[in-house]
Amino acid sequence: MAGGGGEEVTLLGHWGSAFVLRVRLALYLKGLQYSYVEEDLRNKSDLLLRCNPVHKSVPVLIHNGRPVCESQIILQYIDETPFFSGSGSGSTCTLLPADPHERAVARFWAAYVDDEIGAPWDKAFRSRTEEERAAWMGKVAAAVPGLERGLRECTDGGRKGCLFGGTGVGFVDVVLGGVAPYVHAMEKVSGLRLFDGERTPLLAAWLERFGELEVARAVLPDVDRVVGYVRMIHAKNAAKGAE
Ligand SMILES: N[C@@H](CCC(=O)N[C@@H](CS)C(=O)NCC(=O)O)C(=O)O
Repeated sequence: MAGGGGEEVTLLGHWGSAFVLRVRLALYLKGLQYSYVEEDLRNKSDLLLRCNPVHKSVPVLIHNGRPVCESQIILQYIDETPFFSGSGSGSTCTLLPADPHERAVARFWAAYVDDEIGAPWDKAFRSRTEEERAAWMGKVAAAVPGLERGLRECTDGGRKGCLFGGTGVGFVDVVLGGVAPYVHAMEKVSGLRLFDGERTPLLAAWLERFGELEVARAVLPDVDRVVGYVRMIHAKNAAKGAE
């Protein structure tokens, strides 16, 4: 679809992917029209395989025929490319701060989300037994206080606002935002409250505030749909484990 000025923007995604959701959050914030193609990850399209031959994963952003892969790289591309933040979208929203040190800090915490929280969570998602899943989710839970520290650092202890970007949505907010429906879903599926008001009060406030934002309401899937998806994956993995 022409996003403005004759530019073509297409996103290859999957509705339940936290990685895709963060890109959709960013595109919404930038106020950009784009074509969205839902991929069947068990039967990937030729377009996806051509555009992301290395990882064969979503999201892939295709801008004027040129693919960009890996969600955090896509976010940075969107933030750095004048078309996405300039006259094309009419948006002035930038995700990464202007100050180089603040940018480095934001990138550090965004990497922390993927490496320390997303990676063990993915292992839990693929686990075939409840014990294995609980062990991986234990690693996720153990990494959450570190992220609380990051939120404290980025917001000066909450004095600058309750989002990583302060009062406005920033890079880390969008990165973590894709995970927000899963934080709620895990509580419903297994009773695990990852962002707990007593242990990690800033993250608990972040979760509530982020969920209230227009961008979150517009983009993020319904928690019950995610709960159904998580239960379906758990059941499938358990069946594989029993084979
Ligand atoms: N590091 C990648 C991870 C993307 C990823 O893992 N995407 C999953 C969906 S959540 C996928 O497409 N997996 C391909 C598959 O299941 O074969 C990113 O940040 O974009």
